[in-house]
Amino acid sequence: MTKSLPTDETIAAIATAVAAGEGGIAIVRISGAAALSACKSIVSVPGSKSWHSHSILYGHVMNEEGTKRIDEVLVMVMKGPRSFTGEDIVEIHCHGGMISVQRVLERVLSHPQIRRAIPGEFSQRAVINGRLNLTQAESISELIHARSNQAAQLAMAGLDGGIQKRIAKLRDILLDQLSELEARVDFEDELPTLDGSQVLKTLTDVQSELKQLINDAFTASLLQQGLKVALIGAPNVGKSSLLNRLSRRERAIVTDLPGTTRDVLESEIVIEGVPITLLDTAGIRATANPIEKLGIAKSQEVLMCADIVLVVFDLSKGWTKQDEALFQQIPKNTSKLLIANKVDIASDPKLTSQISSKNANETYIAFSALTGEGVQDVIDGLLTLCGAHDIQGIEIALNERQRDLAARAASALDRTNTVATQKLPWDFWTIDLREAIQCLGEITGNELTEILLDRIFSRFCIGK
Ligand SMILES: Nc1nc2c(ncn2[C@@H]2O[C@H](COP(=O)(O)OP(=O)(O)OP(=O)(O)O)[C@@H](O)[C@H]2O)c(=O)[nH]1
Ligand SMILES: [Mg+2]
Repeated sequence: MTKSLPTDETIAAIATAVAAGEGGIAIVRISGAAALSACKSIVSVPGSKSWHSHSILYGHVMNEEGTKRIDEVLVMVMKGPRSFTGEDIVEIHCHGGMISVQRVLERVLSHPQIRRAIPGEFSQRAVINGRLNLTQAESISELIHARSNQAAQLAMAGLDGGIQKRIAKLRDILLDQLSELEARVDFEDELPTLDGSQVLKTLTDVQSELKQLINDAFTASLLQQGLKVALIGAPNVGKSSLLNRLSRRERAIVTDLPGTTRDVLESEIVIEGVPITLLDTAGIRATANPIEKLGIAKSQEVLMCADIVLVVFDLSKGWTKQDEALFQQIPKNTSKLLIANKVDIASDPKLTSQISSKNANETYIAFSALTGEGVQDVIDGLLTLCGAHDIQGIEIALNERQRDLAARAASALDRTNTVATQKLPWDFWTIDLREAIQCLGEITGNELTEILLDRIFSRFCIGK
């Protein structure tokens, strides 16, 4: 792999979260050849403590003139190669809060040998210096951005090298096959005959493993990105009550007046590891009220972009024409669940059969936002629809970049299959096989260009 950014420069950034909230401690991380000498001139440490590797020193960050204390800090020294980046690293543990840590960072950056790090630059150096492989570095970024426990668990599997091992193993198999084929291209007569069907079987096995990984990645992306679930229905059917019940708090205003909700209201929940954004909407009906009309237009927008639509209706009123008309507006390939709310006051079982006959392919869930009856069925229904139950068996999850490359490798192997059935000479087999190997190498980092590497790491956050 070629070097990307110049690594002889010393870089610094805030490594902890920079948000409006105030944390007790923040960390400024400095990496590079000048890290130690620069910090020695910035931080005043009492007594004659020496800056041993993997030690912690107490001191003060001083202004440039050395006359004023900027902050009281702990300094952690990690000499390369035993550090995150493989270079000398100094971490300054200073006080948290937006201003305090910025002041320390500015002081560090005022040193002529230190410049501000760009996003992902520490991780990029860790990869370039062989401290991490590429998929591990990507997993760190995913761990940081995980929105649920399971997402974090999958990211940890990647950090432990799970993705790297799996893909490298497949790439090795392909490399073995390529060398066999290439040997035949040049020295067919001098070598034992190669069984084409055996080669093809090996390639097909690799291809199916890739396809499995791609499928798993799609399922697992739910955990990373979460789902948008829209609550749609006529006015007063209990959409906001359902939102409150699922959120376990009084998030939305509920009244017995139809047309209560006017704006789209969001509530973030995590159900069995899946981050879900519930979107409560205005009840859809014909109305002359201009504000309600605007709300209804928004409901229709939400309807179009939701991953799953919960169609709520009032079981005590049955499945009305209005419900049916609304149901017809939902895009055909959007997953939906029918929620028959107010089961606590719906005593007529005939209404139930009326619903099933109208939407023969749709099952509905009898539910009461008031009593909570059926809430577990709603949750199970949601999880089944989004494939969350399949997540349990997944051990590693490729990210979008890795998934696209795996898909390109799989289709290259598909073409090898065509070449094989046409009984073309060995050198034709090698073309697509090479492409598959190249793609897998881009996943593992064996075959990366400078531009690619920069693009991957630019998506990381600052300080990572
Ligand atoms: N009996 C009974 N009443 C319910 C239930 N769920 C909601 N309600 C009542 O139905 C009325 C409307 O509830 P909301 O949750 O505001 O209905 P909505 O669909 O959000 O209504 P809009 O925002 O106006 O579209 C309120 O008086 C609720 O108390 C239920 O399960 N059982
Ligand atoms: Mg409402």
